Amino acid sequence: MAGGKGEEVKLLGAWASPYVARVKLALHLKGVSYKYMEEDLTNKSELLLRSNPVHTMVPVLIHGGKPICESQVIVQYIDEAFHAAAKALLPADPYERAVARFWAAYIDDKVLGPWEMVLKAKTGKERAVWARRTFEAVDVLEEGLVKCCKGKGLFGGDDIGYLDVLLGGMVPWLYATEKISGHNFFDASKVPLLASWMERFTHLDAAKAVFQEQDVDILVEFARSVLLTGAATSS
Ligand SMILES: N[C@@H](CCC(=O)N[C@@H](CS)C(=O)NCC(=O)O)C(=O)O
Repeated sequence: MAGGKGEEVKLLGAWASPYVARVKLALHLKGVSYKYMEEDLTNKSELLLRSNPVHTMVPVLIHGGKPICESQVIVQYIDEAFHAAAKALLPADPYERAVARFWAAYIDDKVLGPWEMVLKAKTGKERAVWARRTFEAVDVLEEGLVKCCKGKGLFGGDDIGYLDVLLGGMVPWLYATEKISGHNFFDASKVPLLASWMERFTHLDAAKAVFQEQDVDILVEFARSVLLTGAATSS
């Protein structure tokens, strides 16, 4: 548990961000108390610009005055820095850790890219192209879940692990995407394991605690007013 002198934990975030949600999930699972600071991404704070000068994006975790950027890096940092607080998120075995990191890169590179374009597409035709690419990427992710979960349903096996946290941050946006585009990327008839993973994840205490603020209808409104019009850069 954080809290020693000079060990204050701050999180710079934006309420709708799935990347920030990952970090909130990890902090919740480790029982770390922290100060949350909401950023206005149209008018970024000096603290954000100073803490993440390379990307100037949220999330940024600041621990004992030292900034850590990029959600995957932050979740791994939380796992290591607060290792005594709760069960590890990454597997102990080096090979299994490598496999988890491989799928983490796959999620961000291959799944989230086209999925984001489904939300940002200006025409039905464009949206259909990006939706097809997202479905293809999700099919492959289903195989990743088969390999990682060892018949237990979560990427981490019986317990929530690193990949559950990374993909879990996206869950409210999966529901919102379906409302906006009509596409259910985790459809049980196509990817049964991912569909039951999502169902199970949604009911976890950590997910309920973190997603209180991410009401799906408000995300839909946010996506329509901000993402589709390009009114601000977020998510
Ligand atoms: N790869 C980054 C992505 C973070 C990201 O896209 N953050 C968005 C909010 S969801 C942001 O800060 N956007 C502000 C900008 O693009 O200027 C991560 O994993 O942390």
